[in-house]
Amino acid sequence: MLYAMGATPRLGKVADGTALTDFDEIAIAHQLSTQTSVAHGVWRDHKLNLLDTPGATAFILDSRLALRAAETALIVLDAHNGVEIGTETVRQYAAEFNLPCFVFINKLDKEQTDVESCLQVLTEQCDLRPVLLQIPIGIEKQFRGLVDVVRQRAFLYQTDGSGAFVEADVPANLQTAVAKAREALIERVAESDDRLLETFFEQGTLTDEQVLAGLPAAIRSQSLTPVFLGSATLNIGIPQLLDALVSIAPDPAHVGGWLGMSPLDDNLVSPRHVTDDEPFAGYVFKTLDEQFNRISLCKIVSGILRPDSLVLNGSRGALEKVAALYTLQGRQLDKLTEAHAGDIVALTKLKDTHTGDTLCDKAAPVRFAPVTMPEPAISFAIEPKSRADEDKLSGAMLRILEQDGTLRYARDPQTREFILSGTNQQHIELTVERLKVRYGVEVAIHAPKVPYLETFKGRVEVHARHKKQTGGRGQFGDCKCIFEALPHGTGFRFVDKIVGGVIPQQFRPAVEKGILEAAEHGALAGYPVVDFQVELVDGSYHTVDSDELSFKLAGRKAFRAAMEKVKLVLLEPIMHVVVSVPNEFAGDAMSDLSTRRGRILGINAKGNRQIVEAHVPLGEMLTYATALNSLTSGRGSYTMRFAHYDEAPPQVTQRVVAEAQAAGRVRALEEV
Ligand SMILES: Nc1nc2c(ncn2[C@@H]2O[C@H](COP(=O)(O)OP(=O)(O)OP(=O)(O)O)[C@@H](O)[C@H]2O)c(=O)[nH]1
Ligand SMILES: [Mg+2]
Repeated sequence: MLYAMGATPRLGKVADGTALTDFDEIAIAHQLSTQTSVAHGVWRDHKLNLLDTPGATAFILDSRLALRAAETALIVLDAHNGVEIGTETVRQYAAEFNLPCFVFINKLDKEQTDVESCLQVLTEQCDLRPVLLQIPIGIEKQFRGLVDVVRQRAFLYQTDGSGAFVEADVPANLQTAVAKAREALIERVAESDDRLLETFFEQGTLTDEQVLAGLPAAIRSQSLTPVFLGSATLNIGIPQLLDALVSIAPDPAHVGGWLGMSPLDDNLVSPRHVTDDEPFAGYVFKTLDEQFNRISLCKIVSGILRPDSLVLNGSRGALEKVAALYTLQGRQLDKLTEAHAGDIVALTKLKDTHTGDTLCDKAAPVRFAPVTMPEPAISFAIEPKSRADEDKLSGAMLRILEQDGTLRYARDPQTREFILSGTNQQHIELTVERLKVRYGVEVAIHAPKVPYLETFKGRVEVHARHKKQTGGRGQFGDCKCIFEALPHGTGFRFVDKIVGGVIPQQFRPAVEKGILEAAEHGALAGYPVVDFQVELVDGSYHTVDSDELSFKLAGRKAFRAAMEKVKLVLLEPIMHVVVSVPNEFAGDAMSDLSTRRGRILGINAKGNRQIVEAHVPLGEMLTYATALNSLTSGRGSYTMRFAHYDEAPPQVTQRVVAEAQAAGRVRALEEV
C-alpha cells in the first residue's frame, strides 16, 4: 500500500529486511512482525495512517493496543490458508472496539486458493457478514486482476510486480459471476437501511450511486464486511483497495465520539469528537524504544497540537512538555508544524507519559479509558548468566516493558526468582533474544518454581527457653505460647496475653520477631508458614541476662517445638483460569482441565467459542500452553491469575517434601 501511494520507493519484503514497517532486528531475523509500526501515505488527497500490526500469537496483543487508535480494521487473509488463529483473534478485538472491518484476501497468486471457502469461514468462525466487492480474474498462476462488482469494470494487471494495469470491460466468462456477486451486494446494502430497502422493493434493484452511498453506513453498522482481493507480492489490487478505503471506509469525523472521563474520577464528561473545533486531546496508544529515543505514538482525538505546547497528562495529573511533533514512517521521524484531529503523531522525550495515557489541553481536562489487557498466560523464571548481566537486566527490562505492554516482569518475593510473563513461549523466547541482541544481556530461562506455602492444623501450647551461660553476661529468654491454625488466607496474628510483667514489655515483640523469622522456612518442605495465631501467655526473665536477642531465640525455639507437635499441611497456589476454545474443542478442553485437578466454575458460549472458567493448581498449569495448543490445533487461548491457596493433596505433598529433602532444604534448616 505504501509503495502504491508512493510513500516508499520499493516494494519491501520482510524476508530481505526491506519492509518499511518490519525494521526490528527480531522481526527481520524471524520474518514476522513483532510489534505495531506506523506509516502513512496520501491517496486521492486523503492522508491514510496505516498501523501495521503483528499477526503471530506471540505479539497479537500489541494489535489490541493499536486498534484503539484506528477507525477501520483491515484484516489481511492468506487466500490459501483462509482464516488463521490471528484472524479470529483480531476479529474479536475489532468487535470489542466496535470497529468496522475490511477484508483483503491476499496471495491469490498462490496455489490452491479458494475465495468462496474464505468467505464461508469468515462467516462461521469470525462472525462477519462478508460480501465480495471484487471477483478475481484467473486464479493461482493465472491470477491477473479483478472486476469491480459495483462499477462492473475489470482491472487487468501486468504480472511483473510493477503494478501497471489497464481498465477494461468485464470478460465474458465472468459476467454471470459478477452479476451474482452484485445481486448479493445490493441485497445486503438494501437490508442495512430501511429507506434503501424501500427503494429496493420499488425499483427491484439499486443504482450504483445508491449502492456507493449506502455502503459506508452499512460498513459502519457492520451489516456487511466488504471483501477485496489481490496479491501483495505481484502488486495486484492495491490501488482498488486504496480507492475503497478513501471512499467507503468510515471517516474519523463521523465515527461518533471518544468517551471522555474526568481526570479525577471515573465520571463521564462530554465525549470528544474528531474535529479541530474542540480542545486538544490525544491518546498515547503505543510507546517505541528506537535509536535511544522513547517515542510515544499519539492519536489526536480532537483539536490541534503544535510544537512547544504545555499539555496536561490527564491520566497522571501532571503537565507534560511537547517540544516537537513528528510523523513516523517506519522508523523515520519527520518534523511537523501542527497536527489535526484524527491524525497520528510521534512525540519524543515525554517525561512521564506511558502507553494508555491521555494528553489534553490544560483548560479542558479529559481522560480516555486505556485498553485493558488480559493477564499473561505463561511465566518463566529468567536467570542472568553473569553478574554483569544481572546488573544490566533491570534497566533493559524497563525499556522492553515500556515498548511491549503485553509483558509482565517481577521478582517473586518468595522464591526470589525474576519472573517474566507473556503470551506464549515464543513471546518469552523472543524477548530473551531481544535482551541479548539489543541490550547485551544474557539470561537463561526455565520453568518458575511454584511458590508453595505451609500451614498446620489444630492448637498446641509450647514452652520454650533460651539459656546460655558462657563466662561474663549470659542469655536468658523464656516464653509460653499457644499456636493455633487460622482459616486459609488470614495471615499471621500475634496476641500479647502477658499479665503483669512476667516478660517485660520491651522483650515481647522480640518473641514475635523470632517466631516470624522461623516461620519463613517451614518444617515440612522449607516454604513459609502462614495462617496461624500465636498467643504469648506466659514466660519469665532474668534482670541481668535477658535481652531482645534471647527472647527472639526463645520465640524461634517455641515455633520449632510447636511444629513438631502439630499436623503440617502444604498449601498450593490455585489459579483462576479462563480458557477460550472453538465450540468443537470444549469437551476436550474441559476433560483436560479435570486431569489437571481443575474445578470447572462455569462455561459460557461467546459467538462460536466456549469460555471455560476453572480453578486449577498452578503446579499443573506449567505445561498448559503447549497442551492447549496441540489440543486445539492452536485455536485455543487462555489467561490466568492467582486466585487463592488451597491444601495440596497427599501425593503432591509427598512429592514436594521429597524434593525439598533431596535438595537438602528441610534438614539443613532444622539444624539451624
Ligand atoms: N505468494 C505470495 N506471497 C506473499 C504475498 N504477500 C506476502 N507474501 C509472503 O508472505 C510472507 C509473510 O508476509 P508478511 O508481509 O510478513 O505478512 P504479515 O501479515 O505482515 O505477517 P505478520 O505481521 O508477521 O503477522 C512473506 O514471505 C511474504 O513474501 C502474496 O501476495 N503472494
Ligand atoms: Mg507484518
